[in-house]
Amino acid sequence: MHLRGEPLGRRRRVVVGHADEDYQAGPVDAADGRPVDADARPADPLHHRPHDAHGTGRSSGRGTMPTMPTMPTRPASPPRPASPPRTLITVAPTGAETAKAAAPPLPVTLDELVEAAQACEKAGAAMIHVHIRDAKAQPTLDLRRLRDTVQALREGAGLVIQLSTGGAVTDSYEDRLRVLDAAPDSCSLTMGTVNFGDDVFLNQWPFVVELYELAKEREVVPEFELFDLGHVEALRRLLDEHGLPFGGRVHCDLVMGVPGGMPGTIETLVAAVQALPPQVTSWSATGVGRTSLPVALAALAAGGHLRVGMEDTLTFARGQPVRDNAQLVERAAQLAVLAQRPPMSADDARSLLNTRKAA
Ligand code: KMH
Ligand code: ZN
Repeated sequence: MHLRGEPLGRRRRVVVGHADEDYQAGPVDAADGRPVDADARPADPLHHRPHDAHGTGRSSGRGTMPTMPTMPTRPASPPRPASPPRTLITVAPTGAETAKAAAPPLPVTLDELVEAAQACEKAGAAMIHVHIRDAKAQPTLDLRRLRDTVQALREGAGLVIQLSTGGAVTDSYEDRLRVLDAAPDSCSLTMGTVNFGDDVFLNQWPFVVELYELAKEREVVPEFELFDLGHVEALRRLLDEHGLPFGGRVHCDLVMGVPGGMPGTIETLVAAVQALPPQVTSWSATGVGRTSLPVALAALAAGGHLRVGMEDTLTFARGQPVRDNAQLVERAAQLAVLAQRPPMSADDARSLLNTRKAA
């Protein structure tokens, strides 16, 4: 969610951001295939997540190596991974806050959304975070439109489909719960209330729990949206009191730089990642507005995944409006390649998140 454009309705727009990733196998030294920190991997949340080299969430199997009886030895190198670790790139193409008039490339019709999904998949995205608009390009949670959207995206693209249950700040809990009736692969699930520019994005605990239990029942994999450090603690409480989500993996997204939420700084990202509960198997980060690039770079450096898109970012560079969502995905993919964790496919993402298998 971004927001610098023309207000929708009577409220002033906000600027929200996201970032994603996770993967926690650690970068690999191209010279010998060993993780660069193989000799001194710290007991550090930035590195301790149970992931294998493919980012599937399974343990790498590195164990205690045998030592010679009389002299200490360095641990032997683990086997070279069959393929490099990968980055999950999620695209959030539309959001609920930006007006079409303020950003003409914003996809607001179904055709525009499917076209954006196809272009972004080609550019390296594996998952799409979806907000839809009505015939007047206003945000809506209309169930029939949501179902049509899921069907059109399944037919037109291969991306993992994540429907937003956050909607717009004006949407009711009832409408937000009904989103799951559209049977997405994944849904966003915000872990608490947060100031949102001049507005409040309300997520009281009973609603969070109800949405979580409903997602389990419907076999929808939640992506936990963390806008603040307090949301990280709420996630810990949710997992401790209500167990693991459908699929058994715990993927969350740090949404940084929303006015009223945690800032999109490297220090905050590191603090949030260090505070993640042990059940978390992957994380991504999103930086809103001008925090988009620094948050993406920090997330990659910390072993995380990426979320980008016009929901969060409308300016590509100083004075240069975003051309379209694919442009943001292309840049994220380039950064991931540079970090030696190239973009993962949608099938890889389905494995990472352990989404429901097709019927
Ligand atoms: N539009 C924001 C009020 C989500 O998608 O789950 C909420 C949001 C989070 O964008
Ligand atoms: Zn959203």
